Amino acid sequence: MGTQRTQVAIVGAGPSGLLLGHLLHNAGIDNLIIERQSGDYVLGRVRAGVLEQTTVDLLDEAGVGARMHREGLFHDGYDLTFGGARHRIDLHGLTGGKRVMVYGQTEITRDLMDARAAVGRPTVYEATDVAPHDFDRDAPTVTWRKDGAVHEVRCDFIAGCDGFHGVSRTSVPEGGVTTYEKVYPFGWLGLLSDTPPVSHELIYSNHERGFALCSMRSMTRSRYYVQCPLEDKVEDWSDAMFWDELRRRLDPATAATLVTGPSIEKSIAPLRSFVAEPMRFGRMFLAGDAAHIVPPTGAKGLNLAASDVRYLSRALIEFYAQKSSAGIDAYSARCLARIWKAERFSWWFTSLMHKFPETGAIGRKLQQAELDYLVQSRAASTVMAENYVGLPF
Ligand code: RFL
Ligand code: PHB
Repeated sequence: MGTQRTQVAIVGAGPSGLLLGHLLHNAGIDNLIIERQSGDYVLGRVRAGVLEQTTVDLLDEAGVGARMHREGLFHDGYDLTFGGARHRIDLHGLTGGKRVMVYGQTEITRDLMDARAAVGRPTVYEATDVAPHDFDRDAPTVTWRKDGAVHEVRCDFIAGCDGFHGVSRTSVPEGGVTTYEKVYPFGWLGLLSDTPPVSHELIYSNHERGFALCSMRSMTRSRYYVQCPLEDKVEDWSDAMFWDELRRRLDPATAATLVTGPSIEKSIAPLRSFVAEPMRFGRMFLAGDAAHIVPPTGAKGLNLAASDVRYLSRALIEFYAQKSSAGIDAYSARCLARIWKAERFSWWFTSLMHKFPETGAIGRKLQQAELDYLVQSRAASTVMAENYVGLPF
């Protein structure tokens, strides 16, 4: 068995693990990332697109923001469509000057992978049977298998950044973790295409056929979603069917200007609200999707991951620089206070925008009344806007 030593062993090379690794590296803290998939596989997953200002700031602090500032698009607002018309939510005006950045998760991941390669910190890709051990003691380890051999790293801390299906959370002994979960009775079918976006800002649409979202990656690459039954298979949806369904869920004026083209990627994602408490188990910490999932309607998942990493990197830096465990001890409670507010917002926005057949005609009428109120009342619009741009730390 090959044994090595590091200060922080990070399980998972998604945005949480890579960003944590880079912030620790910048503070002179040694770390090793162990990832189950290949680098290309991680880069092929099309996910988030909207960053809060605090996420942009953290990427800048890590020193990986240059391309984001060149290629990302700042958005000052977005539209809600219902009852056949579009209504703008002026994020900038309602929040005293805040806005969001549209820059794909794939690009952030690439920037972080490049930065890590440039400084020579190691990442093990295609590791199987990854397992954290002894995190309830002073000397935890992580083991994995690669190329037929078993490997081990001894460390001071383990960061479980391995997503919802990862091994870190499920390694906690029975009774050590409490989970809260809601699974929604539909999914999102997403399509990526090299076509100009239908609008220069995002459009969230509530329609009697179901929810739709018009997003983008650049002024020449669009990302669209339609609510679909959970049982649907992506193979059952031709591009033509997707475009037809999307067009029907937009207001007529917008639908008339939609430019369609061949898909580059199409996938179905289930929608879930999930929180695991606490987020620290002795010398192991959970961060990002390993600890919590939000339905994507509020665009909060990646931003919450960044907020966990902000707290965790500061706590570990404080531990090594000042021999203080104050930040480590407060980690779980600090994260969870932000997480539950984002969970509430994402659940509320999902409930407002989607078709829920089981709530019947009255459910639909109540949704329409709330949407009307939302766009007519500055107070209600402000509540929505301040949550969307991200609550303060
Ligand atoms: P990830 O990205 O899932 O990365 C976890 C990594 O861990 C690896 N792994 C393991 N490695 C070693 N051993 C094991 N046993 C392992 N098991 C798993 C995995 O291969 C993977 O590489 O979690 P992370 O880093 O916490 O990042 C979280 C974000 O990816 C996620 O929250 C967002 O994508 C959510 N999300 C959105 N967030 C936003 O902030 N704004 C958005 O606009 C937004 N849109 C979205 C989204 C998620 C979506 N899907 C598909 C779920 C839109 C969609 C459609
Ligand atoms: C995306 O561009 O993928 C996206 C944008 C906003 C959301 C969810 C996903 O709320």
